[in-house]
Amino acid sequence: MYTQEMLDSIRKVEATRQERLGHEPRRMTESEKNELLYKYHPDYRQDNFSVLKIGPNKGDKVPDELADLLQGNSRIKDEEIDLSKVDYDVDVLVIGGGGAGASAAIEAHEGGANVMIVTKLRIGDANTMMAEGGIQAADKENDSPAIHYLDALGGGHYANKPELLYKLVTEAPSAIKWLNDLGVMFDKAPDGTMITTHGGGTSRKRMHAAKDYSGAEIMRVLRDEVINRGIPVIDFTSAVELILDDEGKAAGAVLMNMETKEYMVARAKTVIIATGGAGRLHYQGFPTSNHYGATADGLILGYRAGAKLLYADTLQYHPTGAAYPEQIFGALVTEKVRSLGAMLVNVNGEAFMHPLETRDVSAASIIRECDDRKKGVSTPSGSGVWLDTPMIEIIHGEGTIEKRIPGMLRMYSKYGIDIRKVPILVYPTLHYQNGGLEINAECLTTVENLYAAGEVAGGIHGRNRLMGNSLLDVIVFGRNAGKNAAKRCKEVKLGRLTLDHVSRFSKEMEAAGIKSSCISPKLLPIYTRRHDK
Ligand code: MEZ
Repeated sequence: MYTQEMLDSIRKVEATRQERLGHEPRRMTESEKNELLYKYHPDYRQDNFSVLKIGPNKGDKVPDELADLLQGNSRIKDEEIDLSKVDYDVDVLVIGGGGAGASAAIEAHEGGANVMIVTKLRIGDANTMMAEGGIQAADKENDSPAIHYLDALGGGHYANKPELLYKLVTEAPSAIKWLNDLGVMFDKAPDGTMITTHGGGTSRKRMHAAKDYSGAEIMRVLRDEVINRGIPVIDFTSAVELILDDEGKAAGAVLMNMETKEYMVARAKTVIIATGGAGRLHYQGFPTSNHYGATADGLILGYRAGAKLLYADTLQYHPTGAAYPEQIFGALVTEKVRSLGAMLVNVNGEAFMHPLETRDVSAASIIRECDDRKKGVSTPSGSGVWLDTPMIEIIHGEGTIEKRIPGMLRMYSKYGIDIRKVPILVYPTLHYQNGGLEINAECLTTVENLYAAGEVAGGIHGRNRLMGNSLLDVIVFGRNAGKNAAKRCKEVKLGRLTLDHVSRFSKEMEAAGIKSSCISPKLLPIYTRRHDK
């Protein structure tokens, strides 16, 4: 499957392997990291960002593609929607059917609320399902939430909102217990203790996993729990605009049937946005590891209704996206591969960084190696560096790859590549939105009765998230959002429903001279070629 040039380079990787096994490159200093990020990380390429002209974050910069959507046109004209005709009337409306949405719905249901999930695809069609390597929690004797906090704070460049990070790490052990009790089959030693590994930037082994399909396993169990509880799930139906009441509080959403395009009105005392990330916007032309539905919809819904964003200018490019073969270009190669000892090496077989630097530093380092130093290996779509997977079985013994990362073994074996015997080519892929809707420790956004949880929320991870803290955040903040929204709805007296904010936003656009042909939220990516349209 590999080209002759690739095979020649593999010989060099093999020639340096023994020597590299005992000698990891040193970790970078803070100033080396900062210089590297500034020069090579895509977040610092200023010409790919626009300054917002209107809305709660007027004056802030966000990626161009996101700016177009945030300052785009609504799908509806408010006069088209008859708000007196209510199709769904609930206490808690959860928008999004991934890990955060499902966790929120379960806890809202547990809190006695009449809760409904609406999702534009099916429940479980989400980034949670795609997460591979694991979920962090400091639940071992040599670890503590305080150490977890410090790791995530350093990884996030000290920009994490302290009260959110505190919640994340202190509630992590109970999140794992909750999942385990629900039936998630975590990897365990024969004595029943959880097997844990390192991730980039972790000082303790606290990554709990279900092989390399941790997210799929967690989502399987959450979905079953939603179904078992009889929580209604309206699938293939997207929220296209939030509804507020006449006091500006969240009061529901306008829904659209994805097939018939028919609009419906959902009235709710509290609303939870759990729509996930934005990888399918392909910022700066990057491929993505994200689910098909990751189009930043929640940011658009929230922003138009007046919710503030935090750190919407910072994205995570997962260092190890598949760079070859083309059929899996951009697909996630779990960080667990590096956790298990595989090193990143260049075309000459040289290790150019410590294998467990944080993701932003690792991605920038790979970009420097390929684009600047020209020490990448040519691929049909550019270049990549080697992830030296055969090291794993040299370190941990034969059979480790099949046991610990069977998904990776399978993904590559389809293309004739046996990762136990030969290394694989990787390059950064758009993986995660570090920022999002600003929330407080109760998961409340800056709009009353509007909650957010999961990847759509910003602030927990600062400006760079560590591996395994996303599966954790969907559970911790999903559960909190559900509990708080259920509690809150007991006190809510809904006023008159309105869509005035939608027309107000479009007047603001006009006044700012914004002429947009963009309709948002986007809902689904478009991959048709121009001549196919
Ligand atoms: O947290 C993640 O993004 C994750 C677990 C990804 C991975 O590399 O497997």
